[in-house]
Amino acid sequence: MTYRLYYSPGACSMAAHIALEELSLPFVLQAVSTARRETQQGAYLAINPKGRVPVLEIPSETKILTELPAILAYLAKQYPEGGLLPNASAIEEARVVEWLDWLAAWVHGMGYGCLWRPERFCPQDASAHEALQANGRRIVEEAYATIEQTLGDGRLWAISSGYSIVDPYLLVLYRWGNRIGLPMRARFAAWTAQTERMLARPAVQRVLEREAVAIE
Ligand SMILES: N[C@@H](CCC(=O)N[C@@H](CS)C(=O)NCC(=O)O)C(=O)O
Repeated sequence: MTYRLYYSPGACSMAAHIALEELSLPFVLQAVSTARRETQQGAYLAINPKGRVPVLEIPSETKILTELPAILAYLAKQYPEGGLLPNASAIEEARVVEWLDWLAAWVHGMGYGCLWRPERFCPQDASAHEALQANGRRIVEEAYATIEQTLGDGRLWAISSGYSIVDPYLLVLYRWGNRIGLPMRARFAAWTAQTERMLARPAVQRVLEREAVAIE
């Protein structure tokens, strides 16, 4: 059974790519450039009417799976031997959901949404976009301080019990922080240490090389 992942290099889809690689699953990649807005073109909208990556095609399913947290949760649950949900207790699973929900809805959807796509929030008035972008940056910076504080309690990974599907998402967001000019290394020591641990993982190295993206 071969999965198909629709992705754009360095986009949030990179977290799903890392999960597939960590689990050593058979998959093929289908590039859809967000920079060239290919996600909004008819051919892709016929696959995912939401116009977003990632999309996971699961051969045994008739419908595609969308939404990064759902894709990550599916992979971790389907292949428990891969250890991407390190502790199956109810509270630890809830911690994973707590992280993913906040990262996807608030940090990514609201923070980066306002910053990179202000027209989504106020399509009728371009004069509001600058204020929306400033708000997006504020949301991101506040959230990044929270991430740093959480990681700073001595844990090695996002979840105290071990490496999980949250950590690849944090790597994507770490890279985006550099992209928007935040001094990630200087300001976020604990998150940088967690990122270094990510970069030591062979699966992560393979994904970064394949997507041709670097983490500064
Ligand atoms: N809620 C979605 C958001 C996905 C999303 O925003 N993906 C971005 C790339 S990081 C995208 O496809 N953007 C294309 C566009 O805005 O046209 C998820 O978690 O999967």
